[in-house]
Amino acid sequence: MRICIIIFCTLVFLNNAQFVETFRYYDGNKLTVNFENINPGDYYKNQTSPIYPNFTVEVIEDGKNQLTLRILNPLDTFEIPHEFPFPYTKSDSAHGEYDYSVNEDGTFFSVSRYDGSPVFTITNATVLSLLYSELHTELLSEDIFGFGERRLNSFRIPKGEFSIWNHDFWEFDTQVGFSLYGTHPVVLQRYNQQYHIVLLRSSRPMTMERTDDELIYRITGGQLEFKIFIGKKNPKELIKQYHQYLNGWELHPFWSSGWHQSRWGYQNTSVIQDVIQNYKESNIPLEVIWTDLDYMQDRKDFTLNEEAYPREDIWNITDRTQPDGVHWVPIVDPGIAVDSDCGRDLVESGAYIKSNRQSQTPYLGMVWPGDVYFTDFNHPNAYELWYKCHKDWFTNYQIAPSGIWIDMNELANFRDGEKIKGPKLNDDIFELKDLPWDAMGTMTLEGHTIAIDALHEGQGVYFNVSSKYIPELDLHNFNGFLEQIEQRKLLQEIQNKTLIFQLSRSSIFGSGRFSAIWFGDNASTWAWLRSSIYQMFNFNLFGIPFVGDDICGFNQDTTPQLCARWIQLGAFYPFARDHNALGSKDQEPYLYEITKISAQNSIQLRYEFLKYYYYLFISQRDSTLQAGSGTIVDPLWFKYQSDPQTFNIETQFQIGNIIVNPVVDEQTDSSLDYTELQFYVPLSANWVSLENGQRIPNGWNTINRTFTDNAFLALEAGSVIQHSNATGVMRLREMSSDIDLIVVLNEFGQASGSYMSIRDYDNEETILQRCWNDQYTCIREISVKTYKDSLLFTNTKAKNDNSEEINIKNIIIYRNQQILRVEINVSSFTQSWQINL
Ligand SMILES: *[C@@H]1O[C@H](CO)[C@@H](O)[C@H](O)[C@H]1NC(C)=O
Ligand SMILES: *[C@@H]1O[C@H](CO)[C@@H](O)[C@H](O)[C@H]1NC(C)=O
Ligand SMILES: *[C@@H]1O[C@H](CO)[C@@H](O)[C@H](O)[C@H]1NC(C)=O
Ligand SMILES: *[C@@H]1O[C@H](CO)[C@@H](O)[C@H](O)[C@H]1NC(C)=O
Ligand SMILES: *[C@@H]1O[C@H](CO)[C@@H](O)[C@H](O)[C@H]1NC(C)=O
Ligand SMILES: *[C@@H]1O[C@H](CO)[C@@H](O)[C@H](O)[C@H]1NC(C)=O
Ligand SMILES: *[C@@H]1O[C@H](CO)[C@@H](O)[C@H](O)[C@H]1NC(C)=O
Ligand SMILES: *[C@@H]1O[C@H](CO)[C@@H](O)[C@H](O)[C@H]1NC(C)=O
Ligand SMILES: *[C@@H]1O[C@H](CO)[C@@H](O)[C@H](O)[C@H]1NC(C)=O
Ligand SMILES: *[C@@H]1O[C@H](CO)[C@@H](O)[C@H](O)[C@H]1NC(C)=O
Ligand SMILES: CC(=O)N[C@H]1CO[C@H](CO)[C@@H](O)[C@@H]1O
Repeated sequence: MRICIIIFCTLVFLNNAQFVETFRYYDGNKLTVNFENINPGDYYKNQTSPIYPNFTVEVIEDGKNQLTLRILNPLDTFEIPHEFPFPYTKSDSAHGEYDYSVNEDGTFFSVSRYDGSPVFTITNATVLSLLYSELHTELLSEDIFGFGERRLNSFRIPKGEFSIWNHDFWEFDTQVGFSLYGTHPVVLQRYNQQYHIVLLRSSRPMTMERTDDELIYRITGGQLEFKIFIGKKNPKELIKQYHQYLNGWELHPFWSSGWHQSRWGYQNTSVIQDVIQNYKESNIPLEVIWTDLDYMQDRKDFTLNEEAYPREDIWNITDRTQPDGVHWVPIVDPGIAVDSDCGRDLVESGAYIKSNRQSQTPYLGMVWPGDVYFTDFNHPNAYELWYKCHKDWFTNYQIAPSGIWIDMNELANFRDGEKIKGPKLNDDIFELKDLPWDAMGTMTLEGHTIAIDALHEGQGVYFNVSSKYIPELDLHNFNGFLEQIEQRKLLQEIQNKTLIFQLSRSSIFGSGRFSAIWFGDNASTWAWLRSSIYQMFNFNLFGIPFVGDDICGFNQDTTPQLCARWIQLGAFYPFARDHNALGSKDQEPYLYEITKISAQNSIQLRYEFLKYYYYLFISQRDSTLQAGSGTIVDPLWFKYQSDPQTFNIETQFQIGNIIVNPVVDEQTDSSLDYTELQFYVPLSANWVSLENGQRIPNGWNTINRTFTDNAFLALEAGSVIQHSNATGVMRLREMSSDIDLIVVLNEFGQASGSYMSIRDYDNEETILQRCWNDQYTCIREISVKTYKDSLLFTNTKAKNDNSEEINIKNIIIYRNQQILRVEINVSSFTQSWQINL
């Protein structure tokens, strides 16, 4: 910090309140300012939402380019802890290199760069009360991104008001902008060619309104804390810092990056066996089969309807020692049937969410099996209970799923709010009618979910406060997160391994460390197909890069054309799953000619680059976190922002040195079997077509893509990309350990890149020890130069190299508008070699 403007007797006006500065103290990296309300006793709208009698502003200089702003009031006792597994600052104890002030004259708080350029300014805190606060902040530019999870029709945040409250509410979500399943109140903003990130670190329901010149936060009370990161010109570097604050993201096992097939409505195992057989006969790779509620007895968790799903069939389907064996991921919902073994264990354990109407009564919800209780994952007995329910399930039926799909964990509930009528048990816990506003607008916070006054354990494992209970109002948005943590731990314990796979619908800031997520129940429409790309960008910003959408669409009937285009796009999602709703028309890719050919080609293409995709995750290992950080799927402008055109491109995306250009529009002229694709390649690099090696003219291009063409891939000149021969590969375990290197020479005849020198990507212990490790790396760097008529390769071993020897089988050279394939079969341990052209 350079200057701290100190104005004594600051007056800030809020409603009828009159705040007077009473105390200011700066201790070297923290400024504390107290304000007292000299007209106390006033309320915001409702008699339950008193204006703060006083409050404290803390500005903590967390590091050179980051800071925390806290507005703390004496009325709230709940705070999100500042330690793992919650996001916290890994302090570099440096002083802040920015200016800030907490002052009057309309500016409540501001932080700016040393050159005076503004970063974050609260221009007016118009209300600061127990259950409603409203903060007006300055909008610096239209280049503003993030804030979710919500439905998107662009990556850039448009004008409008957007809400956050974890919700399973697709009927409601026909209006762009209202909340979906996750809580990520973070915005990335670009101003004067520099970037900054602001997270509102709150779990309370809220909205953010973007007007012409303001971002207005409306929050259902609670302690207010902003974490601000002040970046420079590189958004990827800045986002990486944000991910470090979030504790990073966890690596997924390689098999989970294969192709997944799922649907609600696979009534029995013979249907699934047919699906697997049809995939095989159609030569379409398949790695994982998913089962929705259909496998359960009466839709109850931890059961197996053995009439429809005989265990022998499951053993058969998942027998991966056989050529056809696949991985299997079943669904588990957090609502436990009252009438079930796990339900009875839950009651006995006491680890349930409680009703605020009758002492110690489990909160009664209604989900798929009918009446359910919900596990309170903050309760000290919850882990043991949840572990036992899974362990018994696996043991009783002798099943061993490869991963678990945790759905409905917002918590979704088919009964809006509290079932038990009558007065509240704990008067100090707010109920819906106490709130002076509802962040969901005309709908309610309790729609499709449980009451905001449901009770969680106060002295719990993750949140340990002085009060006996913590209300759902505070923990609601953490339900999915706490489940993710416990579920991950028990899978690690039961599977006896570190790398596990789970997929969650709900998420919050920090979830990437524990779970993959998908974008929830979408619809089979072109708008949803496009929005999945913006969602990928958002979730990369949110620190959850292993994500994807329901390929071909979930609700409603898909069409062959939509499904084909979605397969072509989805083949480049980090997580690729075809998933369908009960009652919707079948959409397995082999069903229509164009989806079949698309799946054959696109999934093969995915598999050719799958090790490269995995390498991109591995290369983001962050040893201070012992996890990954940074984005994997980027909009073009993350890297090529010197080219202003890239800022408006939101349906193309970049994975490493590859730009993926999918068709995202419907062909409405039924006489045509192609769609015109317009795509842009940035000016500041050169690009070649993967398909024919031709140089792609910089700027806008137009090509025709038939319904069976892959997404068009552009390769960046100057790069070396790891590639695999995936011809005929139906299961990932069939992939050879040999790799190819694609060498895309630039205008100087040079190229460089990295690859993983590892034999068996399915051997998770090897991956962990050799690649995902603080001391060692399995990544090799390679550079290529042209000298006269030869290519000279330099293959560099890092000091801490711990790789395995593999064969580099072919070098595929992109040079002079041509593709040249040279078989070399050189060991990855060879330091240099030469190819004569
Ligand atoms: C702030 O208000 C609370 C509640 O009225 C009171 O207990 C506390 O002493 C006040 N703090 C200061 C610093 O005035
Ligand atoms: C701040 O908001 C209050 C309440 O809406 C309003 O009366 C006041 O004029 C605003 N102050 C400024 C500086 O905009
Ligand atoms: C499995 O379900 C399908 C589709 O509902 C049905 O046609 C078939 O008879 C069932 N097979 C068995 C063995 O139950
Ligand atoms: C699995 O079932 C299929 C089809 O019913 C059968 O052909 C195959 O032999 C079975 N495999 C094993 C390993 O039991
Ligand atoms: C305020 O709260 C009271 C009692 O909690 C409730 O009856 C009333 O409807 C609320 N009023 C508004 C405007 O929300
Ligand atoms: C909560 O904190 C109290 C007081 O520090 C401690 O005694 C208790 O063990 C904690 N509970 C849990 C579950 O960690
Ligand atoms: C768990 O895995 C480790 C290392 O892979 C192995 O040594 C150990 O025996 C396994 N434990 C059990 C209970 O299988
Ligand atoms: C697409 O195909 C149509 C019909 O063959 C042709 O007229 C048009 O020029 C093609 N467009 C491109 C960009 O090749
Ligand atoms: C790829 O693998 C297939 C099957 O093993 C083989 O037939 C083919 O020749 C390989 N292609 C190349 C270019 O090495
Ligand atoms: C490639 O090299 C490996 C190891 O040196 C050897 O086993 C293999 O036979 C070679 N393959 C060809 C096609 O030369
Ligand atoms: C946002 C959106 O398109 N939601 C749709 C999801 O699917 C349901 C059922 O098909 C539609 O009613 C929603 O409009």
